[in-house]
Amino acid sequence: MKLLAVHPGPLMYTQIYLRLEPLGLEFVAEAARQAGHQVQLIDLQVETHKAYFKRIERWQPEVVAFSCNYLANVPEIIDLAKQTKEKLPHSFILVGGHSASFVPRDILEHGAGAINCVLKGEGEASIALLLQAIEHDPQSVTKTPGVVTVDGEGPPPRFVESLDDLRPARDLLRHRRKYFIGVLDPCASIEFSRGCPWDCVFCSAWTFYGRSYRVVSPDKAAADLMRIKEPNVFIVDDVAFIQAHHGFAIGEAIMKKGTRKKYYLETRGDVLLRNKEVFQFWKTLGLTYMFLGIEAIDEDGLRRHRKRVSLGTNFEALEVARSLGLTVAVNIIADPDWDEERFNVVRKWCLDIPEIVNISVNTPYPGTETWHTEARRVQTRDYRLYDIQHAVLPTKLPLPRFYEELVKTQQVLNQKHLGWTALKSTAKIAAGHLLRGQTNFVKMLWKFNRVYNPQLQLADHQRPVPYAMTLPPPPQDTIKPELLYIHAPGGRQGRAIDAVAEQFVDATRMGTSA
Ligand code: B12
Ligand code: SF4
Repeated sequence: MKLLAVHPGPLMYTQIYLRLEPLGLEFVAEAARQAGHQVQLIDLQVETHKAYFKRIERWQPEVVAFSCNYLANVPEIIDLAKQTKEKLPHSFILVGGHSASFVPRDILEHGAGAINCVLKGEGEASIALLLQAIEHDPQSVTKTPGVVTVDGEGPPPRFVESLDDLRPARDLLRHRRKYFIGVLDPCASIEFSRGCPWDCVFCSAWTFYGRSYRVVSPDKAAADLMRIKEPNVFIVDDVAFIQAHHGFAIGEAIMKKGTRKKYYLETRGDVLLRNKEVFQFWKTLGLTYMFLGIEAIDEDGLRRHRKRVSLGTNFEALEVARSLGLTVAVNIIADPDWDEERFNVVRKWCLDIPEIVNISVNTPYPGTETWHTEARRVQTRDYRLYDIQHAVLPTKLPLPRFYEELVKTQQVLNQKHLGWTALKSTAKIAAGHLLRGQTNFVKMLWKFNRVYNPQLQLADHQRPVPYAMTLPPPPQDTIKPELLYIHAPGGRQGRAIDAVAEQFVDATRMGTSA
């Protein structure tokens, strides 16, 4: 069958700092290709809707598969699906991905018949079965694990047997030079592990994978890296190098291959402290950028997010990251109940430290615990505002003031790390990029004010809401795991890794419940 895999357009964040290849969709595309289907892929982060419609008209795919990792992309996907169905009435349209997995019924309802099914969970595990059913026995589509249609639901989604069997179809992407993160321009993506054993209340990474954690074998990871042509690599793992031996083994395998690249990764403060030597080793291999999810600069905030780490540990980790000579970015979650004084304190902190501070807004997403505890308070059901750059919970300050304070705080990043300041310190790198025709990094330096603007953010709340999401049932005292998880927890691997997380919890001794 002819399958067109589609990634939706960019969100606010990707308009400045980074734009990355749709790795998850590439995995799904490759699984379909290996099952004998013809597959094409289009990424609307770098191509237009016009180009998409041209492609479907010319190629006439029988199946169109949208990737919906981000909730804010739901309306765009619904509209594209509806227009696609008008143009290709016999096509089978499906939606998969992280966010789609948490709101399948809403997606089908908004689609009003245009979307045939949502495929929940890891796409590689079920895509071949689904395509087989579509081709040979459409009645059996609902028997596919993870499938949700208006008529019924299949068995629960399955995990892939081994991450080692997977390969992303990187070759299907047409504009590979468009992907970058900061100075790492161009930049490819790679996956060394999947899932997270922690359980922060604002995050859905752990609920998607049933709090499991799986790793790619070091040799396979190195082999995949060797297939990457770009000089820079973004490691997509939720928390990089949780297991020191795994981090070392991949590093050694890469060293043996003699390849040299620059790397970006994301990790936790406690993991960095505990596995300091691994990160040191990776620095020698080319680790350049590190993102630390600090989230709060007070103990109470950390406890409320159930981050299971202490402030002292996080600050110590920052010191270690600095001593490694890496470019470090940290994330802080702005709570809607912040007032001027609180913003002021955070702003001062952002100015005092050398790191890049990214400020996101506390947002209850479907799939997170806060979605169940906070959903009654949400002020909007407009998917587009669920991008952690908008306030969807009631703000203590009037909303226009909240956005003014938020953007003023985010401005610190602009002052310190973008514009002429950045160009001065990266002049040589920037000149090198330009000589090679890579313009993503240089262009990003002056975009801040066009994208981050309190008036624009406020105006986003005034737009008519074409599709409104359904709120969860009233909160209970305890949230049942089956309400949260996409892939059911359990199995030997899941338990084994829980023990890894517990080690960290013991070490940091936060004494939080749950
Ligand atoms: C790496 C990452 C990023 C990277 C790049 C991701 C990319 N290439 O698009 C960067 C740093 C850019 C990023 C940015 C943001 N991110 Co992010 N990100 C992740 C992270 C950690 C891993 C994603 C990943 O690549 N996983 C590895 C691949 C292999 O898995 P995958 O993409 O999920 O794909 C699998 C399935 O989802 C499914 N699947 C995917 N597509 C399809 C399609 C079909 C048809 C099918 C059947 C299946 C399927 O099968 C795939 C293979 O198993 C996730 C957390 C997580 N674990 O999912 C958060 C996560 C997706 N991000 C999140 C958020 C909030 C953001 C931002 C909005 C943050 C911000 N500061 O503004 C931005 C917006 C980015 C944008 N698109 O514009 C949230 C999403 C919340 C939501 N419900 O919308 C997540 C879940 C983290 C969290 N806190 O809970 N992100
Ligand atoms: S440690 Fe990171 S990925 Fe894991 S649950 Fe917390 S925020 Fe999510």
